[in-house]
Amino acid sequence: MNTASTTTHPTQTQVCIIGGGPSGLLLSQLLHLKGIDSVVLERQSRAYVLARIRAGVLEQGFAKLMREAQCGERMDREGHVHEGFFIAHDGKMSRIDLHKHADGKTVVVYGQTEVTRDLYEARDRLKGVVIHNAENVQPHRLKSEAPAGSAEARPYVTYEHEGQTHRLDCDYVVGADGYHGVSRKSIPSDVLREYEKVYPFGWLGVLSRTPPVSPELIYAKHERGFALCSMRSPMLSRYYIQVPLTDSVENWSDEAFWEELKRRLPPEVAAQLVTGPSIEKSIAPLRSFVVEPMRYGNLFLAGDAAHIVPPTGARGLNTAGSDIHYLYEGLVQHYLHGDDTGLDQYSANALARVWKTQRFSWMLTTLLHNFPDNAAYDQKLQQVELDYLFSSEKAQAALAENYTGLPY
Ligand code: RFL
Ligand code: PHB
Repeated sequence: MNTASTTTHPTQTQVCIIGGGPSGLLLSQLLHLKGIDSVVLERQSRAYVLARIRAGVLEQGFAKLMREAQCGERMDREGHVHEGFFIAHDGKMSRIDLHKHADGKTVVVYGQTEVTRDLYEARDRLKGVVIHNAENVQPHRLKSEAPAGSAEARPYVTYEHEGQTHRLDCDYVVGADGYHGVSRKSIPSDVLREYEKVYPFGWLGVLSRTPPVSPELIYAKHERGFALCSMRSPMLSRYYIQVPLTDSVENWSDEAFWEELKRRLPPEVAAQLVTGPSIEKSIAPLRSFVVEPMRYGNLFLAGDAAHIVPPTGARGLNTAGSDIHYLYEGLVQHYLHGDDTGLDQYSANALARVWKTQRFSWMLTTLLHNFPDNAAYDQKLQQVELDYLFSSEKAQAALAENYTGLPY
């Protein structure tokens, strides 16, 4: 680990990025390659950030950004290109052919943990400043009446590190600090509009050192609840089952998890399932959330700080990637060409795509989960939606287009 990166405390930078998750690191790395200076302030230690198990599926746009950031080498070597996935329903397996239906587009199975590790290594290589264990991070003067360009108009960020308070002056603050971060909360509530939908269930996820049950992902709709068979590598599997929000991880032994997963899979798939001890087990509640606008004065929100999707469509990290694309372009236009059009349009451009991924994630979640209060009518609609999907090449093409990622 680069100890210098955790002990340097610059007092000035162009862009202060709050949050050292994938959004913040990716932006910082891309800006660096264009000669734009940034500092990343992360609340947690690097080990803590790298221990989080989250996304597994990258769309092509995200993979392209990783390559542009000179971080794509290991992803291209170790990631697995998937040309399709299965939806298990009514005891059978139906395949969505992404490659065929999305004009040759595919996805890459490569864990968010690895993405983050590659981004940290790249930041270290270029001597980028990432300050870990930054406590009580507070953005200030995000909007100022002072003349633009004057020292009094510039925002600054304060934070504590190893008992000392530091101040970092900057041109812009980027809030890439996730759903629970401080950035969104720094915007006056009368400026923000929040849209939220909370689902009456969560996902219990297990990571195990076992070979994946299928070479491609399986999304399973079952009367006992949804299940997902995913993977990280040929010897690392990731499985999820829908559980009530009242459940806790302690209630679920490994044996109980595997038994329940098997019940929700078609018998021939369940028979192939190799089980083993869990190396991670956690419950994530399912939520849809968007905040508008994604800019307030000199603060820009990006990624989970501004929007959350239920993980069903594998859109969260990928949508964070599209925010970073728009923000990066806007900042490059500003610093290299003196043109603020991209920054002025950031919120509108990012939100237009965010809402499309919200729609897709909601649709797939509604289609595949068991809703405790669903009337018989709603269950019939779920059934006919699946029948329609697998009877219509055009419906499969729409699914494939969204899953592989809408254009930026
Ligand atoms: P993150 O990853 O939450 O990073 C934010 C960082 O900010 C730090 N932070 C602060 N730092 C300083 N000061 C503060 N006050 C701070 N408050 C917070 C945090 O410590 C953290 O390091 O947000 P980011 O970078 O926007 O990235 C978003 C993604 O993490 C998220 O969208 C995905 O993980 C969602 N997701 C998936 N997305 C996909 O595209 N494909 C998938 O297959 C996929 N699967 C998933 C998922 C999320 C899941 N969970 C656990 C919600 C599967 C699951 C189960
Ligand atoms: C994962 O592998 O963690 C994963 C894959 C696909 C999803 C959600 C999560 O839709």
